[in-house]
Amino acid sequence: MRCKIVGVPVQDGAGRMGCDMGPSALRAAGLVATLEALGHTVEDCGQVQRGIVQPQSHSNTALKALPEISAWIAAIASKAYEASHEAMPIFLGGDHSISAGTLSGVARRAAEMARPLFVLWLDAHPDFHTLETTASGNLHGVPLAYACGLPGFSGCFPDLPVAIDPLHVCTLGLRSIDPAERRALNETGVTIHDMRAIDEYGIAPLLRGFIERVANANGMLHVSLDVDFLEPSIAPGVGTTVPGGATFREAHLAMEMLCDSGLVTSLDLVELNPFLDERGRTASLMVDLTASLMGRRIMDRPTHSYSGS
Ligand code: DIR
Ligand code: MN
Ligand code: MN
Ligand code: MN
Repeated sequence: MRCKIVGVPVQDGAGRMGCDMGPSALRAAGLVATLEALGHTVEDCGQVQRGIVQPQSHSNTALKALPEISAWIAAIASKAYEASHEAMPIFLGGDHSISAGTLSGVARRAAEMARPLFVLWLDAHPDFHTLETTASGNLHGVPLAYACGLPGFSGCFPDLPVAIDPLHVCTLGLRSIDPAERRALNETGVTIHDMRAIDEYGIAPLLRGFIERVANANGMLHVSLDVDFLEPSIAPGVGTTVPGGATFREAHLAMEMLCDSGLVTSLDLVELNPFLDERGRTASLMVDLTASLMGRRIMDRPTHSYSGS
């Protein structure tokens, strides 16, 4: 496959500094060589540059860095649209606010190709606040709501070319949801497989159900992987750890199943904070998970419905 690596060094959307070093850490952990070793053609497009910052104000005075994030989203959206032309873009965050831009750009691409865009959101949090409802004011808490066209972003964030259908969004791994997000998720019908569902049913049947929906619709699939999806003991390099996340094997299994599906058309690797990491171990884990998504396998499977016999 032809892959385009796009560095997106944004840190203003998170509550603490350091995510701007994420692209460097993922490169240092060997992302490009790993993808090439799997047979992919890789072009490193360097770093997105933030657009021009226009002064802005908002009635929610908790909002942090609104003009800066808005300028980033505009630049990221146009780069995402461009990089998704006949290639699979891999966006290296940067905090999760970058996905407001990546989703905007890939949704525009999907609409142009007349294919529905589906989103798999791997995260402890749904990031489903609007500019009105966020109490922390950290804009990494809003990208999915923005991309789904929830109200209240216009005039603040760039106008969305195409909104994503919330019924095409599946969140996996949630375990920290604010009350306003809970209401909005229920109203819009986003699919929610929280950590309890993973414990109770296993990650495979939950993900298989979503993959089948994407396949049946001939959809494009954007995967957004937040480091805090993972259990903090294996992934300490993130500012928003929440106990009880996906295990090492649950995360790899999800990536292996996505690889087998052949449906993934774009990927975000977000929220890595190298300042909080332990000698690059979280960066290396994110690269290894990307490798599983892109074709590294323990053994070949005789069929997709491997029975073990
Ligand atoms: C919380 C935490 N829901 C907030 N959000 C995120 O600040 O809005 N943490 N995205 O990673
Ligand atoms: Mn997130
Ligand atoms: Mn998160
Ligand atoms: Mn549909």
